[in-house]
Amino acid sequence: MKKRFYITTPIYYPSAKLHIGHAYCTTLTDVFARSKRERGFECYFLTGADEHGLKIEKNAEKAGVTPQEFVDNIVEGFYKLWDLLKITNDDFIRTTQDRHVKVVQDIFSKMLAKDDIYLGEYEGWYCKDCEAFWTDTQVGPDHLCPDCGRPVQKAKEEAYFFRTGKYVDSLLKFYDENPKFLVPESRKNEMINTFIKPGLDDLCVSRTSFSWGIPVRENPKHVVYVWLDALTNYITALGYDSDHPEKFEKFWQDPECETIHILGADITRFHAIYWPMFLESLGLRKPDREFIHGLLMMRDSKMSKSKGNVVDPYPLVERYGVDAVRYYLAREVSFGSDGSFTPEQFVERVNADLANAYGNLLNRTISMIGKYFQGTVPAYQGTVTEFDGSLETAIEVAITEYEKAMDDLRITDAIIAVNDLVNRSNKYIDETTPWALAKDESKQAELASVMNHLARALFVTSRLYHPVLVTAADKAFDQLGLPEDKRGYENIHDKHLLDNSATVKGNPLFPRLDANIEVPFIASLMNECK
Ligand code: ME8
Repeated sequence: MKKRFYITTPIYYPSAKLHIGHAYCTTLTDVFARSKRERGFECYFLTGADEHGLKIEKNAEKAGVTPQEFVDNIVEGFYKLWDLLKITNDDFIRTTQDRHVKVVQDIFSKMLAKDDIYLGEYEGWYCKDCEAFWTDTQVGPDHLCPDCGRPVQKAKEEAYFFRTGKYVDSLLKFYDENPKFLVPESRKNEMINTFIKPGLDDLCVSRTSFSWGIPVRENPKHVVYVWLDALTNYITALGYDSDHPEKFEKFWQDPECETIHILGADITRFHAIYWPMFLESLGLRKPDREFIHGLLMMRDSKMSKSKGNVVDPYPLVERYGVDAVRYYLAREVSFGSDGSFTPEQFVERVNADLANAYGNLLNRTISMIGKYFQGTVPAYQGTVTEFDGSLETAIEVAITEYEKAMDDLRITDAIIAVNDLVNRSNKYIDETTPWALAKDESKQAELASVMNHLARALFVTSRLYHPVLVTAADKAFDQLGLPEDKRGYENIHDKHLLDNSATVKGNPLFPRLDANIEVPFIASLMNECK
């Protein structure tokens, strides 16, 4: 397995505030990056903002500010949201930054010089909301945008084109040789059957109908099409074609580094078809994996900024804390499938998994160690009760399953593996009945072993939950009395880790939520329901 990772989210449009769908993608990417780093791998994590395009130019005009002022203001909100959600990105790229603009112009020039880009005239169905041209077949008899469902208009303009035809065969060969490139794999057939087989038109890569974009150096009345501009962020942020290409060499070109793009199903076509072609045109490595996650629905329809039916993550985090929101996002919707956000499920998840299962396990264990052993975890003495062996096995199974699932980006499954261990540990308390052992002088060794095993199970669950429960897991370590230098993942298999640790009673990590109060509150955050 590779030891170095480069992982990216899409760069979101600062056309409006971000919603819970964006938080979903970024949080899951962060969970993966943190889990890798915690296990000792190097992981470089990039997110950013895609700041050009007609929609932004128009929104700025409506707001009476310049496009740059408009995006500056919204991007401030991106930073705040990622701070609030404790996202650990290593860099944040903005497509208006010099480091990006200059390189995009160079890339355009290189493609022109190679004759991969030529000047022509474009006529097609244009969706101004998605900033995409579509073919007759794609818009169908009603002339609706296949992405957002809005009416499209016939549009014609002088434009530059990228010769997709030149790269189709090698793209298909690349798919064949790299069956793990697109995850889930079904996306590959969708790309081939929906877009490639019907005949891929050359891609229009410039616009003259608006000016908020990167000017084509050779012909400045054209600006670079927003998708050619946007996709290249993944390499401009690393310093491709700059005076400092070290990161680019280390995290992109070096085959020892695994490059992973995480993106929503709405933008698969651009990432799975055009991006590998652009890279090939530039003579660069293609990404190793593109993980296509499903979209969060609000009730039945896709949540989207332009439809305005969104959930704002800020008040959710403010009221329930960063851990509850991260947990809900990572656990509720299987990464890769579509899912819906509902207030009832949010409250239910927090109560069932965090308050009742995990929080309660910690509470009960720390209370019992306090009561029976004056707050000192008894030392490990091997398997003493008849149930100790099976708990130890459950711990090892959880670690293995978690690592396997996380490596495959099956983040939901990784969490389920930890939940199983929490449930197993709670059951272990019922099986061993420590309150009964405590009444019997001859059962002291058993009681001590049960406390040690529970403390260890709590360390392991908290360690594995840590990439998701970024503050609560640390509080659990505090309550277990573990000093900073003993909390690392490298101790995960150490059975003696908690020996003689001095526990500290703390507040419950996750107070139970009252559904009668919280469900209406969350529903009030959902614009559609107002
Ligand atoms: O497409 N559920 O930006 P964007 C889950 N700038 N995820 C969602 C979602 C939902 N309802 N809505 C959005 C763009 N997302 C381009 C990207 S990349 C080179 C350029 C997430 O602001 C999901 O990851 O519209 C989706 O792919 C992305 O936000 C689109 O964000």
